[in-house]
Amino acid sequence: MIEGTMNDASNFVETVDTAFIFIFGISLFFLFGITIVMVYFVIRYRKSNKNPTATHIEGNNALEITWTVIPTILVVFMFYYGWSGWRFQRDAPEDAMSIKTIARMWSFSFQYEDGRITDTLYVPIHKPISLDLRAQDVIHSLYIPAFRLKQDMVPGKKDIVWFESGKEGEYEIFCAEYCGLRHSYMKTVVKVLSQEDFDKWNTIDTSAVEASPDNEGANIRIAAKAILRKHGCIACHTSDGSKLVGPSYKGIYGHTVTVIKDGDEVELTVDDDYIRRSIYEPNAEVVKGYSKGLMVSYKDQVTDDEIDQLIEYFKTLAQ
Ligand SMILES: [Cu+2]
Repeated sequence: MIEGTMNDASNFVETVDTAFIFIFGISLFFLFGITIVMVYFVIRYRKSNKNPTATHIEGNNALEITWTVIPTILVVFMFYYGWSGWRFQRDAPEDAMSIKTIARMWSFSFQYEDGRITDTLYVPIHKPISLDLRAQDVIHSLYIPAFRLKQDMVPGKKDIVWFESGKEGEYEIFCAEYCGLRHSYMKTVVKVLSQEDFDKWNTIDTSAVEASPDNEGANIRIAAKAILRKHGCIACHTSDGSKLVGPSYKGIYGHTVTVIKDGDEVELTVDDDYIRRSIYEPNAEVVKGYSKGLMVSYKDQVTDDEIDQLIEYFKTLAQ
């Protein structure tokens, strides 16, 4: 593809749509063809009128060869269209920008080569993007309808899909594999930016939030909320005390909780260490009343510095 010539949402729109229309057209042709012939035969050869005695036909080689060969050719064409499009989608060009795409219950996150992590996918226009797909817990499926792109994400299996967008804009991303209670919360967007805007975004330091001494509480809250959103924590935990699949952050810091550790109930006080452990080894000490195994370790994702910021925030919610 020559740079800048393609102006579809993605470079697969044309091939996938062609395959779709081809298969859909053939299906429609046969649906109507068979239905019309069937209805005609029912009327034409009905007992009461034209054909009182059923005709016994022994076989017709020419007819049988025709109805075997023609559908076989059609099916081979369908396979060819599907397979060549699929192959193309799996072979990312070497100069593609690689973005690690992580799916877990219940959010996607995107990790760029420089280490930044976001919950929205930002990509530059006219640039091949290769998504390195990883599922951390159960099967998810990355689905970007406008790009005609859909790929299952299976834990333990590495998959790559790529695309190149030729149209700036915002396109929806869904998880297309039912993955539990808050499956629908995995919805996010891909933003296709001009190279200029992308470079601008790329140089903003999203991790730092300006600290101003007169508004420290607000700074802590803004920074923490950005971290919680980025790592998808808000799919399962709230800050207002309401229960989702995980405990709320409200009123926990400094308070006593009962956790299940190695099958026993243990009482402990929520402090910096416990918060750190809950993020790094979420299944070691699960708060009583909540299910084990729903959260994966965020050890390689949430940094120490981010945890410190979260702890500061949880302290403000302690009451
Ligand atoms: Cu999912």
